[in-house]
Amino acid sequence: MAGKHKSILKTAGTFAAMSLLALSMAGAAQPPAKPSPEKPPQGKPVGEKKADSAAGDMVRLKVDLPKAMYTGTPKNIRSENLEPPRRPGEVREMPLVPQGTVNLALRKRVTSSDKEPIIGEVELITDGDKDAKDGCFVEFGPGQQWVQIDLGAKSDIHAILIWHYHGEGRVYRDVIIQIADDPDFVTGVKTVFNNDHDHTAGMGAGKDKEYIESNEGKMIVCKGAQARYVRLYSSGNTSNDMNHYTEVEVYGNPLSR
Ligand SMILES: [Ca+2]
Repeated sequence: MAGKHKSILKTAGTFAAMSLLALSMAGAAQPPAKPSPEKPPQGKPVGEKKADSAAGDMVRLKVDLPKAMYTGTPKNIRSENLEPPRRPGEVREMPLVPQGTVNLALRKRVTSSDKEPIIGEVELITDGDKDAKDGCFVEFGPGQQWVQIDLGAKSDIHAILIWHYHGEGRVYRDVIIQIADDPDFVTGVKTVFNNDHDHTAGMGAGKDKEYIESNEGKMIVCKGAQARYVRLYSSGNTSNDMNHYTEVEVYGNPLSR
């Protein structure tokens, strides 16, 4: 990799240097392992009371990110529905959530459509480990598969954060996320994310965009939608036909305390 960059510099001179500068700036905007890369506006610490007077006791959600496994934007992604790339220096804005919001999914029970994962176990999805290295993700078979998390009680859900597999830049197909009151998804079913824009999964066409996996995970803002169960569908990815999960976090508050 370093040798390749050197030869590019020799032949392309200033242009390559600028590209490398842009690459390093992009990397600087997304530090891989710092616990709080997304700070609230005006430098106010997360968790401070009345951090935003207009929003009452709402605070910026703070999450810990795993180590980044690659830098730059992958060039080999084929997608007709891909979200636009982030501008240089742009960072993800974290949603405002009520004080006391926690990851309700941590160590909660997970079930799956594929009862015998090819690699790993469903427990890896809620064990709190988001690293992309071997032993940290579960692999399910080809075609459409789902995993489901039981939050243990009906809850206010403010955000869902997903890492399928972020060891390389890839896109998972037909990502559909639903929440419901019952494990069979009959009562109170709401679709909170659907990027199946061409209706291949047969669950209705979605308006959300496909996205490239990264250490930041995919943030789905749910604004206090209420449910006990979260189900996540996917249908393979741009690297292979399999389905993977490294971690799913569900930020919210139980309704019954
Ligand atoms: Ca995990």
